[in-house]
Amino acid sequence: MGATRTTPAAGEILSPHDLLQMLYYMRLQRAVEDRAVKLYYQGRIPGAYFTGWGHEAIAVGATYALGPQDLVAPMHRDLAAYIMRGISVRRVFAQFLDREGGLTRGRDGNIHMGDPRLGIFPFISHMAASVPVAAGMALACRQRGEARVVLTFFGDGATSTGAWHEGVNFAAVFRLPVVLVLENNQYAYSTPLDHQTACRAFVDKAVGYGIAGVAVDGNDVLAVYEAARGAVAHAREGHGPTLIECRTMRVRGHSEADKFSYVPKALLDEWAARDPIALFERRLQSEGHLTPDADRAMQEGIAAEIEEGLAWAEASPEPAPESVTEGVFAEDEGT
Ligand SMILES: Cc1ncc(C[n+]2csc(CCOP(=O)(O)OP(=O)(O)O)c2C)c(N)n1
Repeated sequence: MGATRTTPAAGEILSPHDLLQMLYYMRLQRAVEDRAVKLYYQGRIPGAYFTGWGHEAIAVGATYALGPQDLVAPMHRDLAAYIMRGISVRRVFAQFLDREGGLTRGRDGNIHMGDPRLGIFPFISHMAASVPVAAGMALACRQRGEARVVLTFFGDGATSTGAWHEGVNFAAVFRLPVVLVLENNQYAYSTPLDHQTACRAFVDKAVGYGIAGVAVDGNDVLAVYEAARGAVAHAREGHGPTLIECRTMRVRGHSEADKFSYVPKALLDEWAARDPIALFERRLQSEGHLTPDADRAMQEGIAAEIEEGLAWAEASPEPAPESVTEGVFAEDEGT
């Protein structure tokens, strides 16, 4: 599956191949992160390490709706978005391990990665820093006459920041082609929803800005895809941004350093029973798309990709100290 990383243009009907690809990317995100968690506990990943466990349907469903020329600004729960847009598992592991082969050549925190040449805006901060940038990128595209849509992700906590409000307002006023994907995972670090907003639902905030809004089950990859597909078409037709509230649950700590004892166990159990990957697997099995043979082949392919990618990253050197000033300025192609 990994060799054929194509995404259909927004508006196309999903084929059985697409459905299996979506499952593949969800499983791949989980598998990379599962391995990375082990590396983290072995002390081999410096700094904090964040996973997107439980968020895979959001990352994959939303990104799958983009066309090849569109731009994306993912965050710390959206590993699949980076991979789907062209960053290899090799380079992801090299980034995590702080190696020369990583996206920032070992110069930055492991989640602060991106590749402008692939249309992936590098992740700056969790707290909605990408929202005004997405609006700016969409404006730049319009001014250049490029029909590109910019999709960005953020959490429930991020919607309380000034950057979020300013960015959404700017995109709304100028009807910019932006898709705003809210990953409502019910906790912003230890802050629960009832301390985050007095609104009945986050999606209601769209009304205040005069933009389209839709709320979906964030654990249903096809529901997320359908909402994103509609939002991409809406943006491309010149109608401006859409806020998509994807409802899910953060099933691990904020980062791996967080024991999340403040989250009620019953809530975690409730969402563990709705794991987005297991839900989609069951659906594809019952519809006959995921046969035992296809399942095994996919799992083996992912396992091989993880091993090969990690081996490549481990063979990548640590950055040479004398190269530290390289990649600081935009004209240097090294970054
Ligand atoms: C300006 C700023 N304030 C605080 C933090 C610390 N911080 C990082 S992530 C986070 C919570 C993010 O919550 P949310 O937006 O809901 O996303 P989630 O991590 O739950 O996916 C906080 C408080 C930060 N990185 N930057």
